[in-house]
Amino acid sequence: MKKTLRLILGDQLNHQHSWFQQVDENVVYVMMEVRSETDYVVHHIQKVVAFFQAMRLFSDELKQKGNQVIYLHLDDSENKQSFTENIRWISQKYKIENIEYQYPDEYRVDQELLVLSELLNLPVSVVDSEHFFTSRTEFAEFFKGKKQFLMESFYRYMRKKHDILMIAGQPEGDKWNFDSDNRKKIPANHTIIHPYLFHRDVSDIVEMIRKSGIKTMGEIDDKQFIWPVTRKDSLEILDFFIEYCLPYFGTFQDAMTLDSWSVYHSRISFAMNVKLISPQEVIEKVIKHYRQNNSISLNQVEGFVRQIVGWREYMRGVYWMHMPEYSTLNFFNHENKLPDWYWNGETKMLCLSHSIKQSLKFAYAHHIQRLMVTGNFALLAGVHPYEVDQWYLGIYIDALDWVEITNTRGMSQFADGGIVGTKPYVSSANYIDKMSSYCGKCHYNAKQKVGDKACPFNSLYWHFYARNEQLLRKNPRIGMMYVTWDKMQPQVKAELLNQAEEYLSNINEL
Ligand code: FAD
Ligand code: DLZ
Repeated sequence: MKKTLRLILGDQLNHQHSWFQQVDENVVYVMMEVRSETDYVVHHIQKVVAFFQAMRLFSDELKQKGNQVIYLHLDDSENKQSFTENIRWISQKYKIENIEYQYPDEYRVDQELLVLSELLNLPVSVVDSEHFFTSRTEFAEFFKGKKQFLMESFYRYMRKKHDILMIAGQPEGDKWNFDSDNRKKIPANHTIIHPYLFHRDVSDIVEMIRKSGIKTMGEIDDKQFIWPVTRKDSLEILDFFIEYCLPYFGTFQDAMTLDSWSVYHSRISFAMNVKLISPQEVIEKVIKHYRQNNSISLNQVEGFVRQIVGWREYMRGVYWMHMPEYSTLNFFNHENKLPDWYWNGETKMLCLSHSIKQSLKFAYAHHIQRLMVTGNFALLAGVHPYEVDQWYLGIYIDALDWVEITNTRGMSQFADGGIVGTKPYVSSANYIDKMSSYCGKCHYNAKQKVGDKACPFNSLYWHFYARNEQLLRKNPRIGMMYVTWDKMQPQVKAELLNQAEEYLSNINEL
């Protein structure tokens, strides 16, 4: 039998993959901690630790089951610090005759591995990662010949195809979407459950990272690492979500509060993105629990299903259809730098300081904080999408290019000109005030448009529409904004634009 090397990437920790269903003595699994992955962006320290810890424990489990595993630690002297260079020497040393890997989720790594066969002069084959509902190309096939890529039509197709929340061919509850029920602010007397946290000692990994000189951002409690890094952890955090958060998930999906950093969100994105748990099993467990508990309403479950069966698969489809061009799109030709306070949260705008500081503390912010606070501000301030991408790709525990760039450049910055969204997600202070407890305690006044205490979101909002008029006025979903703008007195417009200009020129002082 030929000796086979099977590469396992850091986001391919899928215990249920068919590779692992039996032990094969002719197979050597290879996993590696490498500088090419730790250094392509400045990652949050918790993100690097989560990957290394999860990889190490996954390799231990494979070994315990009798598999042969070569695991390269970052500081191993033989480590050449890149996937291809390590595979080269390992292949020679272990007389490998055949290489196999699973389709990577990132274009960058996909390209790197495509040249393996030529580089090493060995047969190389690629297999599916057996994780997603869709293949890489299913999205492109579904939208073939269409000009618009509406998430809603893709989502309905997915629900029907996989028979999820369907009754006799119709959506359960006779509606596909319960979004209108899902926009509640947290009431003043409502106490949110404390998030389920792990307490793992990761000080050895943190010490190794510090010694290696890898540049990271953010904080870590190295004696009490909070994120799930095994399949068991992942199932536990999912169970906690189902039991305690699902009953409120939909209702408070868009809410933001100073009292909680994750509200009723599941915090399973890292576990799913590294494939410790599959989207199929998450959906099955959630729906099973819903069926067994009359107290959980459909809007909670549908809201959650839409994120995973809809948005997650949709973003993956957009990515593989539009890369590599997608990573260069800049529809508004924005050129500004990200304000310095994105790196420390030191701004007087409470929504931003809270969202950024919790991101630095936990490597996490929930969707509406990412979209309507940090993303919204960056778009209004005309920040170059590359800068915005680098920040999101580094700071979040779950950030991998395929799902980060489509959310950031696409959904949040509209840099794709409307592939992901039909209009830019921008808002004035009004939306943030409606959905959060931030504005009441902020230095700035959410109601004020000009003057010392005017919330910067207000004037920047109109500045955004004014400066991008040529690109946006004809958009049928935006037209009304220009009707309002046209009705304003010239002096009012001038005051708003002057205020915004002043804020933009002193952006680091806000
Ligand atoms: P929940 O709110 O509990 O949702 C459940 C699951 O649904 C998530 O775990 C996730 O897998 C999926 N999901 C929800 N929304 C989306 C979405 N828009 N796209 C894809 N999947 C979704 N998600 C990432 O996984 N990695 C990223 O790098 C990432 N970057 C983002 C950047 C921006 C600017 C924005 C606006 C969103 C980004 N998201 C990203 C999507 C979303 O914010 C996160 O998936 C979510 O906050 C993760 O927390 P959770 O597990 O508690 O999610
Ligand atoms: C994110 C990450 C980091 C920080 N480090 C590693 C690593 O050292 N080794 C590894 O195999 N994977 C790592 N990852 C995740 C990879 O970036 C991810 O597996 C690839 O980009 C494929 O999508």
